[in-house]
Amino acid sequence: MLYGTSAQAVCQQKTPHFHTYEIANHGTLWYSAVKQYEQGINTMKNLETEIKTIEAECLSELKKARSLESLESVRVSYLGRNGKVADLMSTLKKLSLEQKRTFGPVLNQFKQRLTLAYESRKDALEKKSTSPDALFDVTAYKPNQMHGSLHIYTQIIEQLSSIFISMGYTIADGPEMETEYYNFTTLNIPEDHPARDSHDTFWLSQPDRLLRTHTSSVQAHSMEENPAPLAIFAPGRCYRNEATDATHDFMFTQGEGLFIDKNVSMAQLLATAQTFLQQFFGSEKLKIRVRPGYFPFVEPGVEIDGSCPFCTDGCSVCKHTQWIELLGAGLVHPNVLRVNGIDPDQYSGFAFGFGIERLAMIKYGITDIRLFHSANIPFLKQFA
Ligand code: FA5
Repeated sequence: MLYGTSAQAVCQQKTPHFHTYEIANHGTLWYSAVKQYEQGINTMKNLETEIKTIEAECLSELKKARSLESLESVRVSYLGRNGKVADLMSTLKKLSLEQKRTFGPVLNQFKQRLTLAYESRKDALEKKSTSPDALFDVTAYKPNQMHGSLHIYTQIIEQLSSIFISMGYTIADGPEMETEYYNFTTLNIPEDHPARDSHDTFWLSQPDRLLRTHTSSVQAHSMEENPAPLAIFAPGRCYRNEATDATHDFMFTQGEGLFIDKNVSMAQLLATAQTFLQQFFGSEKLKIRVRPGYFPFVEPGVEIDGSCPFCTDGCSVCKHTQWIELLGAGLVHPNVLRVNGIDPDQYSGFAFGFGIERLAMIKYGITDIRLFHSANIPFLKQFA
């Protein structure tokens, strides 16, 4: 075989210009190949082995090169003036004419293949380095460029959610395309009850399907999924088939709170409502007042007003009454607990719901609810 210590020794003696590195790698193989040819041993086969080895190495290094700089150093080491291909080529001159005729074309084709592989890798790297992706600088700061930002809906829902999370609530979700059961029946609103009509429902073409009219529909989903006690806050989109004006829309968002435990009282509901409203409006002085209200799924039901966070003696926001209507609420009706598998003799609870746009409109002085989904850039920019 070619790869013996004696072959290296011969190589070192006879070709002193070879570097030790080259001897250890390819010079040895090539020199031995020439010797074997001279000695009439199967030289062609050995040369092919040598070419295959160098070619495989070179192709693998070309593939690994990730930049034009590293590609250039691969080129120099294989295709450069003193590279491995030139080394092989230089041995040609030691051969007889007949041998040159045999080996010349083999070596030339070998060099051509490596050159082509190098050029195609170079093309690919050059294309990559000028593609828009490569030129995209994520750190570039362009002060006059329009920036994306969170929509006012997202910002308000995040604010509300973090207040309820800080009070130990879990954020819950439910489908916007609902069944009558979750939107009405489970909420103690039997068929033919006039409360169903008051919601101006969008009915869908599938039987028994509607767009939820309120987030109270999430109550039953949450009670089915979680055993009592539970505390959830469910923000989400609702739909009502209503004529739109500055304070009413056919699509709006509500936030729903549901708290179920043993011995839950109205006092806990009111303390929760006041704490949440104080935090949302950033006003510790905010007070609440309660009026009777009717919602079939709570008993007793109440409407909770907040003292105007912007004035002490009346302003345009509170329409000079010093109070603003904010929440519908009450203690969960025993029928609602029962139908959802919770024993009303053991557990009680409170629920509340509010329009998210309404709270945001009060907080930020927004005068038309339709702006929220208008894609009106000057409006949205105020919250960017
Ligand atoms: C309800 O929807 C009850 N589910 C709230 C509730 C939950 C009561 C839990 C008791 C216990 P109401 O229909 O009043 O209630 O709607 C609540 C709020 O949603 C309203 O005060 C208003 O801010 C908002 N809202 C209702 N309809 C529209 C509409 N068409 N456009 C914009 N906001 C609306």
